[in-house]
Amino acid sequence: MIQATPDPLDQAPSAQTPVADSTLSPAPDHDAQVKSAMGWLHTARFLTTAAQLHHLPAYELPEIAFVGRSNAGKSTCINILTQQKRLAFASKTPGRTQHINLFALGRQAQTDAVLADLPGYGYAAVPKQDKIRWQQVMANYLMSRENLVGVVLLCDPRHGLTELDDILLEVIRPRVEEGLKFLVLLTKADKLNKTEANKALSIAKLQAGGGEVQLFSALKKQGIDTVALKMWQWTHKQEALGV
Ligand SMILES: Nc1nc2c(ncn2[C@@H]2O[C@H](COP(=O)(O)OP(=O)(O)OP(=O)(O)O)[C@@H](O)[C@H]2O)c(=O)[nH]1
Ligand SMILES: [Mg+2]
Repeated sequence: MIQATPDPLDQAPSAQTPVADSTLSPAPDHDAQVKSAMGWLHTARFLTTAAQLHHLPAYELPEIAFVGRSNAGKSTCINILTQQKRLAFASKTPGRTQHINLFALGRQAQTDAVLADLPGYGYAAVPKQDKIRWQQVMANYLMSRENLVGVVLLCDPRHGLTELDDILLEVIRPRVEEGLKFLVLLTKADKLNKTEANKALSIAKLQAGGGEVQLFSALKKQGIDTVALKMWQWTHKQEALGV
């Protein structure tokens, strides 16, 4: 295991907004906390990419994985949360993310968390052998990645949670029971009216077996504050979000 050592990539883009400083303590109000969390997320920079699990770097930094069906909006979600247009590669063509891409978060040379953008599953045009291989890699990642602290499962509510999403939920269940954090984001909420959105939310809550579910839209910037705060809390368990 390597520690949170500075790396050359830590020289990459600096934050434009204030970064959370856990040494400042007075209970900040909600808006200030969100601003701080967004500042922290804005520090995201590319760390590395891996086609196979054993190519992933080992470290003790808390990692949050973005998983879900192909085209669900994982890469777009990372870009909107980090306020960077092309950090993660988003595309209209499903199956564009084909590697595990890692992004480092935290002040310059003080990486304190990592985001993992995982390739989507369930894309029909992918050959069967490749699908099976990828599902295996994904299951192994979710079961064995020691520094994984949270999973964000993105789901297009117009399709709902599919069989493959259910399998994923089963795979992570033992780790969730041991404390792994877990959130379902119903993406592209801008495509639903209020009734449809409420219905999708109720169904997904049932399917997620008590797990947290919320609506999200990158287009309308809906749900971003809540997710940003959660991601900070998941990765900084003992620290207050200073402002
Ligand atoms: N309307 C709308 N479209 C969105 C939203 N989020 C993502 N999209 C679109 O959905 C498509 C897929 O987005 P990606 O972020 O590339 O999806 P992905 O889950 O990373 O896909 P893979 O890498 O193939 O697994 C793109 O055309 C995005 O512009 C959203 O909130 N609203
Ligand atoms: Mg992607």
